[in-house]
Parts: sequence; C-alpha cells; structure tokens
Amino acid sequence: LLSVPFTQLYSQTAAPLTVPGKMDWWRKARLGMFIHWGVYAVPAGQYKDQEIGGLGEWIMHDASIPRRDYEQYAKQFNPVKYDAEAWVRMAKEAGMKYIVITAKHHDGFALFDSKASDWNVVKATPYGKDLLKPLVEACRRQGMKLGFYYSQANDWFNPGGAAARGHWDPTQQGSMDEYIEQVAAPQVRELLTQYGDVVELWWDVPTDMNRQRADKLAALLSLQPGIITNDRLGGHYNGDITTPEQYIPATGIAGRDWETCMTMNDTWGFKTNDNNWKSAATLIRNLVDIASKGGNYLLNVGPTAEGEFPRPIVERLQAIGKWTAVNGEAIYGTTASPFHQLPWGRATQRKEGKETTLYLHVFAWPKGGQLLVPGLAGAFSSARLLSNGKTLTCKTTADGLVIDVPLTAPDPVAAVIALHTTAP
Ligand code: FHN
Repeated sequence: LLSVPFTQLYSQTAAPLTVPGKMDWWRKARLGMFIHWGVYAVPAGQYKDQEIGGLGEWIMHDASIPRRDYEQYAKQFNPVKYDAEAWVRMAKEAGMKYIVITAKHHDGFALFDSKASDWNVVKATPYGKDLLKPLVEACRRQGMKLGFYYSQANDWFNPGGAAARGHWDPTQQGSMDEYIEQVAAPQVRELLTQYGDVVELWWDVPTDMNRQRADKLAALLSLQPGIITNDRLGGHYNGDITTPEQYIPATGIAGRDWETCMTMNDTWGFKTNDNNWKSAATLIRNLVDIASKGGNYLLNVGPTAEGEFPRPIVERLQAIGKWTAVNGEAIYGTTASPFHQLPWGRATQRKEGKETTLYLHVFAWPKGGQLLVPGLAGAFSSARLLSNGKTLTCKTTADGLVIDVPLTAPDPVAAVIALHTTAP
C-alpha cells in the first residue's frame, strides 16, 4: 500500500501507556497468529467474473465496488463451518502464543455485535451472530491471549470513513470527525469493554488521522491499562511496538519492540486463486531469523467465507508446530543473538542469573562432522542437540568453538544445538 514502512511514515513523540512489565509476556511470546477475516472472503478475489489483483481484503477498493453491491456479499457471508475452538487449537499447536484478529478492516464490516453501525455480522448477514465472542471464550478456555486489529481511519462503508486512495462512491462521503465520534470511538470502546482482556490493539493505515482524532481513540486505551498498541494509530503516537510488514529488519530495530507481520501467500484476506505459498521451511526460518534479532512474528491466516482455514495454511501451521514442539526453548523467552552474523544460520540466547544458554540454529549443516562458531571461546559445560538430547563434544580453537556434530543434519530446516555456560 505504501512505498515506505510505517516506521518512516511519520514520527511520533507521544509515549504509550506504560504499565510496568506489560511487555514481559509479549517479549517471551515471539510467535502470534494474525487473522484477516470478513465479507471480502465471499468474492475471494473475483468481481463480475474478473480476477481482481491485489490483496483480497482490498477488493471493494481495488474494484471500486459500490457500497450497495458490496453489501450483497454480506448477505452471502454465512460461516457455518466456523469453529473457534479448532482455530485456537491450531494456533496453540503451532506454538503461537497470541492471536490478533481483524475486528473491523477497511471495508468497515464489523465481525462483532456493534451498536455503532448496523454494518456488522449480526445485522447484515444470515449468520447473525457475533464472531468475536466464541473466539474470546475459546482463547480463555485454551489459555491463548487475544488482541484486535481495528482499521481506525479507512472505512469504505460507514460515511465519513477515509479511503487511502480516494472515495469511489458518493455515499461514502461524510465528516471524518463525525465518523470517529459516532463509529470508530464507540466501536473501540465496545471492543475494549465487552470482550475481556485485550492484549493488543492493532491500528492500521492512519489515512487523514490528525492529532485530535488520534487523541480521541488513544484515550480509550486506558480502558485496558496493560494493552499493547502499535505504531499505526497516526497523529503523534508511536505505540509500544513497531510493525515491519512483509519483511524482516536486517538487524532488528534498536531500542524498540517490534513485530514483523507476514502472510503465508500474497494476501491477508482469503483469495481463491492466491496459491503463492511460502514453504513451511521458509516460515520456520523466518521465525528463527526474527527471534535471533529480538522480534516477534505475527503470521497471518485468511479464513474462507465458510469459516475454515485453507488446507495449505493448516499444513504449514502443523509443520511449524512440529518444529516448535522440539525447539521451542530456543525461541520462547530468548533474546537476540550475541553474534553480528553466522555463516551457517542464526543464534538466540537465554540468560538466567549466571547461567547462559546459547542456541545455535543451523540452516546449512556442515559437511565433515564439525561446526565452527567463529570467534566463540569460553568454557561450555555442555552442548546438546535439541532434536534428540544427544550430547556433543566441543573444543576451543584459535578460530572459535568447534563442535563435533553428526554427519547428517538432525533437522534439514533448522537443527538446534544448545550450548550451556556459566562463564560471564
Ligand atoms: O491495508 C492493510 C492491509 O489490508 C493489511 O491489513 C496489512 C496488514 O499489516 N496492513 C495494511 C497494509 O499495510
């Protein structure tokens, strides 16, 4: 949408709400699930028998669909296969520690029973039930943290909402101040008072947001004092986390908590014909790369209009879960690598008092049975393979630490060796 990352789009100075320790769980979590779901899953990338390019959730905008036409899709939105328990279970089994779902995206459609606008799942669809409540209950039962994405400025349906590249339907026109007052602020209040603990408020695309409008929405965050917000509200707010989108910062983002959000294919919202899937290996290595730089990975799922995760997404979640089940200790609760770079992979670390565990994530397994960690010296009390707990011998050399390793990679995607030391 924008040629520059949001971090460069505007500079803010306002400090986020700070509750001591509110980031602690988040910094340990490392991996979350993004869910982009809404009426746009009905056309799923097609309009008037034409394939519409671009993002699935942008179809109303990209095909300039008049409000009255787009409203017909809501009449077909009936996610009878929606199973919130199953969604949360798949996220949990993948090793995801929190979920952020689009409560309302740019098309203005609310997935919840909002009194601020009838353009919502209860009033405008045959399904007729709040979609967030079952997810809240499933998350509570399964111990999963839940946050909401809310498009605070772009709203292509409720009059007065902004449109990043200009309106196309005269009925979209209206006062943005009245939209903020009558729709956005009341809906954010509904989300922060009617759905239990909300761990993240994920603002997005702050078109035409000024300080006064941003202040009105930011003031509502005090309803959930421990809530984490991002850098996309607009005005002068930088929130708690920076949000690189579809890319991993080369060396992390110094001095900021950050969360790379990414799709598994090329679209956030479901499209029938978007089959450009990243491999599970790529997604796992992205997780490792992000954790090695001290960031979080918010990996997207775009459910179908019937309420199901597409099969390629289910398969990738299962593969990620298989890897995190074995290697999770090298991700969760770790901090960034002490190395500038490593020729064969990445590293993370965990410090507990005088104990340090260094996790070596090996992408390119060495030939010849020896792994060199350049420049690493010091007394390591143990070295073990996470895949099978096997102890490995290691010795310090002039070039660094040499570890005797099996001839074949225990895990072709990322095999992890844990080095333990009490040396300072
Ligand atoms: O326009 C949105 C887009 O639809 C999607 O929600 C992404 C997710 O980060 N955010 C905006 C594009 O930057």
